[in-house]
Amino acid sequence: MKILLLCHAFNSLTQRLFVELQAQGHDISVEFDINDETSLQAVQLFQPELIIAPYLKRAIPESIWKNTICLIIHPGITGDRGPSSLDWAILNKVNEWGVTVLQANAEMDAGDIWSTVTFPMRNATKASIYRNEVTEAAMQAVNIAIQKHQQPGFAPLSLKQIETSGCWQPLMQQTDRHIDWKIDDSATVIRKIKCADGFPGIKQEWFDRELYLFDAHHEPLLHGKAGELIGRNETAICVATTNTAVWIGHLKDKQSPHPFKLPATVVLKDETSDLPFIDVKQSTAYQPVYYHSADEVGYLHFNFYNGAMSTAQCQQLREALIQAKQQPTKIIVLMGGEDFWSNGMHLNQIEAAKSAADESWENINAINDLSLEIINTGSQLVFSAMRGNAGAGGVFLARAADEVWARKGVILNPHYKDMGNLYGSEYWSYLLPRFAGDENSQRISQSRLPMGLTEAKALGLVDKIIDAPRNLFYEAVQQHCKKLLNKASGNLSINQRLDKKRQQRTHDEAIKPLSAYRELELNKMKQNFYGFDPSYHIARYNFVYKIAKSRTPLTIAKHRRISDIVRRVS
Ligand code: COA
Ligand code: THG
Repeated sequence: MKILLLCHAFNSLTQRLFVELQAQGHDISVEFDINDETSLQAVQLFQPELIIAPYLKRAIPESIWKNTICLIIHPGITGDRGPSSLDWAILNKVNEWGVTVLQANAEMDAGDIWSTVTFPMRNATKASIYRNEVTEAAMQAVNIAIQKHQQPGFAPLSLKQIETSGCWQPLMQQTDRHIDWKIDDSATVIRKIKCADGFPGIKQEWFDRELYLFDAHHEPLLHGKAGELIGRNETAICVATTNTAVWIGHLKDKQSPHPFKLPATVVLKDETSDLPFIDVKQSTAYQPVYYHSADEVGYLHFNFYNGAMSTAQCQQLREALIQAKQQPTKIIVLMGGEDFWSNGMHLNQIEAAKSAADESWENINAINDLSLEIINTGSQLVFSAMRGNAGAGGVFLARAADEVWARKGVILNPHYKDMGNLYGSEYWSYLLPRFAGDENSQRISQSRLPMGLTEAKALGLVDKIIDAPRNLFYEAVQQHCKKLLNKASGNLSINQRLDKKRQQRTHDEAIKPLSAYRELELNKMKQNFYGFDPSYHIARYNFVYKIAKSRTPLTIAKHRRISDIVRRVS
């Protein structure tokens, strides 16, 4: 079927639909909702049988929905309507929520219902619920809707014919989620921040500055006067509540020279320098880098906000890996974070640095040092286990391990093309030919599209697809490790595999040392950072400042490619 995805941006949900619907054999094209005329032009060029709107903020004009069925993916249960569905579901502590596919008409979200898929709510941020539960449910709901569309005589039910508790809910205001530090306990503070995280954050006046709060974690062991800052660590600040305390990891100060999300201790550097330093290792609740081991397997978690890895975080993670390598284990699993495995260098911190070029250089070197530490692990087998998506350098960092395992539904963006055509590093020029072969390396590095796991596995970027729901992912990884340790699968024992791995490394190093790959990659990166062509700096600025695209890239807007237009006309 010919399906046009009409969306505000090519976000993770849209990418998932794009990849999976295409894999099902549908003819998919994408148009960004820039203005009514452009959208109408896209419909005229592509002539889709169906329009799906996975992430849309504006009304679809009548000139479009009158002539083509437009299915809106709404992150709410049947009958729920409005722009803040998930925000309300989190703030109101609902136990179950859902995704509804409804047909666009003149009244926002009030059209006929095609399908609904529900899910149990989890204590998580809005962005995390969106990237996980909403995305899974939306995929299922869209598949059901497409099946119904192909059934002759199918007619969706109007909202009036359905009994439901869902109703119109207005745009949530700051006053609806304002934190009253004198009254709210930690759970309430955290819930309010979570319902506004990733966007828009909770407005908070501190030090005569208007700040927005993100990335909240409970601190059960500390106490103080409610609302007062009582401590800090490298990146986060700790605030006392009426019962315990909360860590705030990220802040945004819209009036500052860097009006985007940054670590709290960067935004409030001067204001928090005198606060007592609290070693988070003493806290059980909040540790972005966390190691534990069980049954000869070490698990290294790195739950960095948005999967972005700053220079200091790369160094911290490398230290943790060095420690992990000294433990008496046979396997180290690099678990990444809850929502992302890794998205590479920390573009926001680079943008805020005195010299963006210098900070880019530091950051890429720190990632490379980490990648090198992974590659040079002779004492254990190393597996990257992706619970969530990975992008750019994060994908190649994962490939530094002996195997990459990924949870079904994960989407990879294994390219640097969207960041001003960065050459990229992380030893990709060694890793890709080694794991994917020369031809596939070319395909991977030339592509600029998101990739599903079937393709990633065929190309050699991923070795194992783990079919487990998100909450059972860790158990599934544990099971796979257990099997390997028991030699129940594969022909070689772990010790034989370790021998082979060390031999291979020695052999590869003799042919061309890793330092040579690094030097070549970094020479190119130096040009990207310090050279004449400013593409990287412009692309990074646009990314960090979230500058809306003024047109849809031709890679996804296939209806705008000349060859496709010629093919259609002839
Ligand atoms: N360095 C720094 N930051 C990075 C990064 C890197 N290397 N890689 C990714 N990021 C950041 C992005 O800037 C983005 O930041 P944000 O938290 O300010 O949004 C974040 O990581 C996620 O990246 P993105 O590509 O936007 O992911 P996404 O598509 O998974 O999620 C949404 C974003 C859609 C959840 C968010 O925009 C949102 O809350 N929207 C409202 C959702 C909603 O309710 N829609 C329904 C309306 S009908
Ligand atoms: N029919 C048509 N077009 C649509 C929908 C529809 N476009 C997408 C839309 N559904 C998705 N749902 C909504 C519902 C309400 C609002 C936006 C998207 C909304 N927006 C506020 C406004 O326009 O004033 C602004 C909100 C904000 O700033 O985020 O109320 O069913 N044809």
